[in-house]
Amino acid sequence: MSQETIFTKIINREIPADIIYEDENTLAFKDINPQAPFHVLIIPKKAIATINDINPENSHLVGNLYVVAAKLAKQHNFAEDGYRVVMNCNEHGGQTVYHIHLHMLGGKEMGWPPY
Ligand code: DGP
Repeated sequence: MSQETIFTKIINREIPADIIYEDENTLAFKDINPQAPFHVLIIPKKAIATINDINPENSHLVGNLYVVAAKLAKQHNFAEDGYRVVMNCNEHGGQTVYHIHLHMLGGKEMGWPPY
């Protein structure tokens, strides 16, 4: 069971967001608190609360997030330089919005480890 989050409101255009990509299953929009020159959130339109809720029936929706990430990286010309995608899970993972989202960060060199 998924609860409605702020991202459902963004999908339904009930609150504004800087949407940069949309298709039948997926939406990408700029993060409100960017951590890199390019920081977007790529989400499935169907709400899945956390990584723990991914299963064989909905995994294609998660795969689509990576397809969109690859497309955006090429479009924005940093596919070759590289970028980072990350999905946080629950409290220790730093998740604050319980509708899975792929953070896509680019336009600068990332550090590791990520804390
Ligand atoms: P996480 O901590 O992984 O759950 O990331 C949630 C991200 O969502 C965080 O980087 C900030 C972003 N965010 C939260 N609320 C909004 C919003 O209303 N609009 C946009 N564009 N981003 C939001």
